[in-house]
Amino acid sequence: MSDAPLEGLAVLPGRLSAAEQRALADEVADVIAAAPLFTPVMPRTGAPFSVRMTNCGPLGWVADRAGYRYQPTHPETGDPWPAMPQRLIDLWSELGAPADPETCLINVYAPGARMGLHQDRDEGTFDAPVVSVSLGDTAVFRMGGTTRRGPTRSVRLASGDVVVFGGAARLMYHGIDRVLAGSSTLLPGGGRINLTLRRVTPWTTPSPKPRSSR
Ligand code: MD6
Ligand code: FE
Repeated sequence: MSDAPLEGLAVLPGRLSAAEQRALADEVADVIAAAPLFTPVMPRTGAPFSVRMTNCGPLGWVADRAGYRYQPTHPETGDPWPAMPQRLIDLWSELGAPADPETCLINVYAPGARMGLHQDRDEGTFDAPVVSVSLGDTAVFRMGGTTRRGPTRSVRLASGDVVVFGGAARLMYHGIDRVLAGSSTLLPGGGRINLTLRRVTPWTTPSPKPRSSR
């Protein structure tokens, strides 16, 4: 089996400048103030995730005993998710992703937090990529193929790095092995924040304007 990276995977080191990271971190802090972090749990077992989460945009990803799903409101406050910062919508379109992103999942890693190997597959369409932005401490990001078994490799994601999972890489297995404490000074309390932008529902492309007959 080939271990070449899957088509449609892009790792973009330093895609965001220091100033852009600072501005985005401030906007994310505002989102968290309005939509408090919650601790997701595994369906059925109820085992807590080690990351805490919130969302912005029209839809948000939640995990509780009933399962994984997208919903328009915060599971604890019942409020709609805060609006998505415009710079994230702009980044999404600059990377060539279609329509507008419908959700930004915000994962917050305190020291010792990690994320097991998984696929992002709760969306109603896989035609759009997932775009991921890392802020704060560097993470060891593990990437495999489109089956759970098989070779994996790891890459370090530093603050300002962006990853795109499109095409054949859209359903790639991936996870966070660990976060390297103290590797960034961006976030006041240290730690790491990862943002994942996604399309949840299919979109319709506007039909082309009829040509003028002149
Ligand atoms: C993280 N990232 O970086 C977790 N998912 O903390 C993801 O789960 C992820 O980076 C889909 C595409 C890109 C990602
Ligand atoms: Fe993921």
